[in-house]
Amino acid sequence: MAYATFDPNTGPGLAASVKILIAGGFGVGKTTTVAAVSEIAPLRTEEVVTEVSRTIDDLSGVESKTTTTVAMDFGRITISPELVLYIFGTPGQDRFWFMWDELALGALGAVVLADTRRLESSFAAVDYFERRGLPFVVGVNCFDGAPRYTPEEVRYALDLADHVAITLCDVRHRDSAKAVLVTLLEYLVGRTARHAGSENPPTAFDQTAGSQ
Ligand SMILES: Nc1nc2c(ncn2[C@@H]2O[C@H](COP(=O)(O)OP(=O)(O)OP(=O)(O)O)[C@@H](O)[C@H]2O)c(=O)[nH]1
Ligand SMILES: [Mg+2]
Repeated sequence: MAYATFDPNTGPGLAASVKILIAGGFGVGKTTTVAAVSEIAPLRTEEVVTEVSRTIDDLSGVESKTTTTVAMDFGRITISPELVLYIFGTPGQDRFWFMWDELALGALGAVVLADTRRLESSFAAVDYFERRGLPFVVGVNCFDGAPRYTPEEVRYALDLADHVAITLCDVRHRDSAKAVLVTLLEYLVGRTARHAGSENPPTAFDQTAGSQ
């Protein structure tokens, strides 16, 4: 995908646009991340957590959360005149997982956010991307008062492969959230370079292909 840009030095051009996902368990900060980095007013699909949904959804550890994403978040960030990221935040509740396959179509990679108070809530997201072969990095969103662990301790707890980058962040702050996106981009660029010349170079996620 590409869209027109205008650079006063070079004139009209085309910026490459890349789709990435922000994923992870309930309440880990996905919507906050998209809002922090987006240069356009982010699209949100927040709905109030009702008494009825409290009996269905797992709110343990984040009982004070009053809203939840029911479809997706969407935002955009220009990394450079040549590169624009379209960022899609996934819903976190189990009952909305059927949407993940649609959201993942065409994505080049994902950020899995984790909350050290509830690391297990991000297991399913890690598993989802590992099974489908979609490259991902992990952002450990350091909530106030949450236990602090080193990236290697988080790697061990989440059973992550050595090549999966892990970044500590506070996604309420734009620079911190953006740093996680840059880590993902660096990982994708390095991965593409490693695959250069191979018979099966990495492509955007295609559900029909299953993995890459
Ligand atoms: N202290 C602290 N609060 C945070 C941080 N990130 C998010 N929050 C707060 O935690 C709450 C949850 O954030 P959301 O961004 O809605 O989480 P989510 O992952 O989109 O949640 P779901 O869509 O319901 O799965 C919000 O009230 C945020 O303000 C953080 O890094 N530190
Ligand atoms: Mg959300």
